[in-house]
Amino acid sequence: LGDKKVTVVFVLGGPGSGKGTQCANIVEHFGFTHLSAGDLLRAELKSGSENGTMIENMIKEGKIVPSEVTIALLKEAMIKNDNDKFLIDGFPRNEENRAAFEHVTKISPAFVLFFDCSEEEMEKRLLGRNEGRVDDNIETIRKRFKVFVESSLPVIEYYKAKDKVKKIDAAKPIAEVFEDVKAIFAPYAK
Ligand code: UP5
Ligand code: MG
Repeated sequence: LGDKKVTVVFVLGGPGSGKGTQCANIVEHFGFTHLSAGDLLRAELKSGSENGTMIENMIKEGKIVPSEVTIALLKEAMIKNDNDKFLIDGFPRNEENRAAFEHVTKISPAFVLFFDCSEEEMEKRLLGRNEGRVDDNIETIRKRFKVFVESSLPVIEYYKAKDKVKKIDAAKPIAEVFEDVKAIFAPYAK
């Protein structure tokens, strides 16, 4: 990112744990810019990019898109935006994502916000979402859960060992979850 100094918070948690919902609240109250890796990938595939078919197939299967593609999108979004505070939602999803992002951007997160929620609750939310996402069907949801446990939880463990994880009980109602989020972001008040 050249000389630009930025604060990055990684927002992690299983599919349907409420990452996007709470990021919208954090943006409004604390002036961060929200970058959802999933949203950036969905926009990239809609734009008819050469990677479009590959991205679509990965999302339909709940698999993790190669890190070069995702990191390029995140980097471009951070360079284009004048803000210096970013929420990176849904990334890094595996150890390779994490190591590549640090290597390419030289950024390490201020902390990791981890939304902890049961699969039963997340499944109920995803099946009720009705936004036409190609991955919100029971077959893909099960695959997403498996990838989260096998590949993404180790990333959270990595940051836990560095004492960087702030874990939130995300099974509570949206407003109650945000109360806990607010306490964590208080030092970043506008
Ligand atoms: N809801 C939210 N909070 C609630 C609460 N407290 N109580 C009751 N309901 C609540 O919420 C989901 C639904 O639950 C909504 O209807 C909401 O109103 C309700 P949301 O805030 O959307 O949850 P979120 O955690 O953002 O769920 P999402 O489905 O977006 O998570 P995923 O991590 O599965 O999706 P993402 O978009 O990040 O990734 C999709 C795919 O893209 C991946 O599977 C992968 O194939 C690919 N991808 C990569 O390959 N690499 C990346 O780096 C990122 C994505
Ligand atoms: Mg989301």
